Amino acid sequence: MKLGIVGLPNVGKSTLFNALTKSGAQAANYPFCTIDPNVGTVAVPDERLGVLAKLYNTEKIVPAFVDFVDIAGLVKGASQGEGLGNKFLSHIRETDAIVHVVRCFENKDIIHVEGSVNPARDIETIDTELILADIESLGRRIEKAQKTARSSSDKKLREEVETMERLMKHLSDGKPARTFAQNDEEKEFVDTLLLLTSKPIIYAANVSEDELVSGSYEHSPFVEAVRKIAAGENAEVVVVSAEIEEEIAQLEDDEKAEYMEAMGFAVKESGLDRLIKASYKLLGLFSYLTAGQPEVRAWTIPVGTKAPQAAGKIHSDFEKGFIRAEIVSYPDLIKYGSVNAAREAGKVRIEGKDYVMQDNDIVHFRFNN
Ligand SMILES: Nc1nc2c(ncn2[C@@H]2O[C@H](COP(=O)(O)OP(=O)(O)OP(=O)(O)O)[C@@H](O)[C@H]2O)c(=O)[nH]1
Ligand SMILES: [Mg+2]
Repeated sequence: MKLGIVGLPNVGKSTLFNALTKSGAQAANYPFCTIDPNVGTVAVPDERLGVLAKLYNTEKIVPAFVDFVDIAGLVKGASQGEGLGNKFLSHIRETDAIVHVVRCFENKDIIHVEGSVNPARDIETIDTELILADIESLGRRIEKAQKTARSSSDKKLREEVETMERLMKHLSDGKPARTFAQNDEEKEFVDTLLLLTSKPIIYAANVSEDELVSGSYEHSPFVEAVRKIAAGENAEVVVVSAEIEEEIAQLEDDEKAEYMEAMGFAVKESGLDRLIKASYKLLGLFSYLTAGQPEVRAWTIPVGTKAPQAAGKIHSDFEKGFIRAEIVSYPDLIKYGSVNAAREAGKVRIEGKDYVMQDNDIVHFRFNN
């Protein structure tokens, strides 16, 4: 699962990407790989893992990971092949979700391609390019489907054409596919169209270091403008300051808190950590945990995953031979101090093959070989 970092040129995408990958590099003792220079595998921060590692007296922590892709800046006309247009668009197409970096910091030394900081205009510029690219690919798709529909009595196909025509009107009004009103069945179909603007999105508002530290970004009209657009799309906004995040990312966990306190940070958690967590959630993912002396580990599963498939993440034999899952919730384990104590208190649940995994589940799977 990959998130693409998208935005105008010079808004701080690569700085943010470097910060993300440096924070990941901290996880050097975990399976960490760089696939190519523009793709970084990043550990998802999870406070529970450190606590469990202490409880089980183990050094080995394996967190969940997500991939970020640093995509070059998109310029006006990209959909018509301007700049490196088509190449950028294909990079975006390969991602599962988008982090849209919006410049919200003023700085005369750092050139803004449009000459001034204006988040609403910038977001519209990017959206317009992605929408134009979607209009083109949807147009081709409609044409093809119409031809087939003419010589066919397939009701489903005709419904699909209708949905696509409605979607085309929506896009032509300058609106991204993610705000298209659709029922579940239509959504399932629209997802197969692989449009750029139907990908889930988070906005990263890149503010100045001073604003982040003092918390004054809460009153920034730039951040407000991003929030207003995001609210209209049910999207999340994470406020970051790419440059300072890059500095913080290089510190060890305990130094991070110290540094942030010394700087007088208004917020306790780094913007980067919030961004990674929000990104993981945006992909529809969460982790269940396994804990023991050998290792404490987070396993990534999509929301809605049932116990046998969750077990299959560990090993396919676990899924095939699945008998049951023994589950204690994280707060209960912490409260009682051990699985045995939690069991005595009646807090260890036995769950079967239809159980839908929940957040905070610490699991022991039983299976037949
Ligand atoms: N003051 C300040 N400068 C920043 C911040 N983020 C990025 N910059 C500066 O802005 C310039 C551009 O940053 P990049 O991260 O290279 O921008 P980009 O979006 O990757 O640009 P392209 O790859 O050209 O599209 C660099 O000089 C950064 O140091 C920030 O939070 N505060
Ligand atoms: Mg860059």
